[in-house]
Amino acid sequence: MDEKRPLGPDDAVLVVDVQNDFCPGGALPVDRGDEVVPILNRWVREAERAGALVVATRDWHPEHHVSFHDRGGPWPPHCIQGTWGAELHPDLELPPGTPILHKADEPDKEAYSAFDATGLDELLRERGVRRVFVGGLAQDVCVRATVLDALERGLETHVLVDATRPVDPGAGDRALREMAEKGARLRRGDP
Ligand code: VGL
Ligand code: ZN
Repeated sequence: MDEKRPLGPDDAVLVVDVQNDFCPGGALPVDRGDEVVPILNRWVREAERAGALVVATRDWHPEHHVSFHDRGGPWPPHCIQGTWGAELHPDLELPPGTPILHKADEPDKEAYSAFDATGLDELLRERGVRRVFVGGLAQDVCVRATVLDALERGLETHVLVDATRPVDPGAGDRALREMAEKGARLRRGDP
């Protein structure tokens, strides 16, 4: 298999949760989380040129989501529907009409993967996508969960390593190793 085969119409670039709350100044900031933006912009531009699909996701919590501290969850409140923190980073450049899928929007249910009740499965199937390139935030949480789900679905799955950053600095390398062991290809640099 050609590791560096250029993007084409049966590929998709998944831009996971590049939202203000996961960037410096946000409610659950990932260290240098905003640095993924210019790299992702280059992948998105290449996808557009190649006729590949681009899909973005947003963590989209109701107030008092089950994952928040006030309900015994692991996180401070973040990405609350309709707030500034839940908006995509303003420098992210998505082609017009890019599907933006929402996840973890049910009050009592945690969901980390972009495949969890978002419609992503159907979208990829409709478009005949066989290979996905995943970047965004956070490397050790939603990117990890999305990549593992993509592998389980039999998709050839590439992690855009430079375009992801971990929310727990100690967990990033572990997550990358796990994803690679399960069959993900770790891809560095630009397209
Ligand atoms: C995420 C923590 C809590 C993520 C979402 O998008 O990686 N991390 N909710
Ligand atoms: Zn969340």
